[in-house]
Amino acid sequence: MSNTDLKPRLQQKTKVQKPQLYKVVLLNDDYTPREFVVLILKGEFRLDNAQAEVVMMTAHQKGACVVSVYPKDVAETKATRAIDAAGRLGYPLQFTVEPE
Ligand code: TYC
Repeated sequence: MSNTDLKPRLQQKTKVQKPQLYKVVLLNDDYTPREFVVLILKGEFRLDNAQAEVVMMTAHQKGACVVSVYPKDVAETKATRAIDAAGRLGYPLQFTVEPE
């Protein structure tokens, strides 16, 4: 057999891949009220009150905090909705979306 002959595969190779996940990162600023950040984390990202307080305070003290990880489209939708909700009240709250 020449080395260009093709052999049939005995078993189908599994091609399923895990979707790449993206981090949503909360950024600190000097103007958005802490209580509003907590409300957004609970409402948009479904954190419970204790988790939301920890994430908000971590961003407040360190400058940024990972909120959660999601498939890319979910991460982008949640970040955009949260930024827009803050913007409607005049708050400069920002989130970034980054590959995990
Ligand atoms: N630093 C804000 C304040 O003192 C509160 C805040 C916390 C804003 C976390 C954004 O991601 C943030 N009012």
